[in-house]
Amino acid sequence: MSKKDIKVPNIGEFKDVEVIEVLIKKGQKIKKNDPLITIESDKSSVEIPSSDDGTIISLNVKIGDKVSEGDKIIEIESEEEIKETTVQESPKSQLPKEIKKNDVKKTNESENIIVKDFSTKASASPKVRKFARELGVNINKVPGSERQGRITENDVKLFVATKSDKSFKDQNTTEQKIELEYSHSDFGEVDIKDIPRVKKLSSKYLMNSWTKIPHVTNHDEADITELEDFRTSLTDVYTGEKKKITPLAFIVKALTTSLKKFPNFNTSIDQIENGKMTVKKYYHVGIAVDTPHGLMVPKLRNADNKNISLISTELKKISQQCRDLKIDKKELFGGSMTITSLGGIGGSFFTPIINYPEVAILGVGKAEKKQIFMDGKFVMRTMLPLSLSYDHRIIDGAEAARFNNDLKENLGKNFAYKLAV
Ligand code: CAO
Repeated sequence: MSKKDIKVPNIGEFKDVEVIEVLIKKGQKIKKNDPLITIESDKSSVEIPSSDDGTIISLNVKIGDKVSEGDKIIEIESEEEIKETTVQESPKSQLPKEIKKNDVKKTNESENIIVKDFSTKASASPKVRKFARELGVNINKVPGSERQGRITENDVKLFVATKSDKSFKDQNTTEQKIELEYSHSDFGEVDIKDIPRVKKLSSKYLMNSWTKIPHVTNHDEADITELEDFRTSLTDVYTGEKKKITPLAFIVKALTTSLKKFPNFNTSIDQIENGKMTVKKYYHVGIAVDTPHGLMVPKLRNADNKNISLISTELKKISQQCRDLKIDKKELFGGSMTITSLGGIGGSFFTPIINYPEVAILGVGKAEKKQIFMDGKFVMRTMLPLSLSYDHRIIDGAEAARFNNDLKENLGKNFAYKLAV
């Protein structure tokens, strides 16, 4: 193993040219010919490839730096001696996707420089490209007004003004405030009130989830006839009085059983931009609690190790703590997956919003007696509406349907939850 500097090679006419892209990062393993940086002069842009294999131990340039021949780009720890390879000999897969064979030029016999020649590609000067990049506009989508479709700065401005680039529009939708043509008070008496603090705090999370997570919701119904018979028959062994345990305690227990079988649902995506997800080994179920101050989501910790009675007691305790604003802030973080139950209020199916950074949320509606066709005849069964929203980047539709099937089984007739009471 030896340390080696990778420097800007002989780049002919280029001097003091701007680095417009850094394509690697510290710690990354690279191979010979992997592109490291892109530099851009008035006439063209050039990708500087690595002259060796190794692991990057220091990165010496950043976007905006001006570089010339001999300037250090990176230092690597290399494992092998360099073997000369020309661009033409390199496997096609090593070349960046967007560069066609015709765009590749060898400017120096000993170095493999990949030149993007703008005269043969989307026609715009580096200055115009930079301008478009700064505005977040994809230059390839801008129609050019000059000869042979060459794009000018004005074309980019016009493009932005007409907002014909959907991605540009999407990025900015949240910032556009719609000004109403008439004020509410033009139509009668109104009052302006402060939005409650809890609502203001949760609004940031809701907006983030709603706009950034690709939600899908699968609706299903669980047959909880036996569960309900069992639940309503529970009595206290000492006093003989009826035990008041709501269906939610059973749902929490059933959910933890399903989470163990489907670990994807027990992940978090706060590292998604680095291509990572956190797989949680604990089962802390979030419960959406309706409070006079707004919605709060405390966690029922280690629900998998608790019996139904204990889950029920803790549910009451944490929801009361939220209503009294006595819940510790930390108890609102670190959940596996959330349950939002409107079952005590009413309604069937809805589309719950995922509680970021979790990847799924279970919406529960009000159980109703229904005529269900079973074993060749209609019978009266108690059906519980389930609405499972999930992040489609992490969970596929088929997996969600299987998850719901499992959950329905866990809430169905022959289950261990009875033993857990
Ligand atoms: N189907 C039928 N009945 C149900 C039910 C269901 N799915 N869930 C609860 N019930 C019944 C209970 O058994 C109870 O009946 P009794 O009064 O006869 O005992 C009654 O409805 C009230 O239950 P509850 O709502 O007080 O208790 P819970 O354990 O079901 O829920 C809590 C606790 C904290 C989740 C609830 O009080 C709450 O805040 N719910 C609203 C959550 C919410 O707003 N979610 C929306 C988020 S999206 O904006």
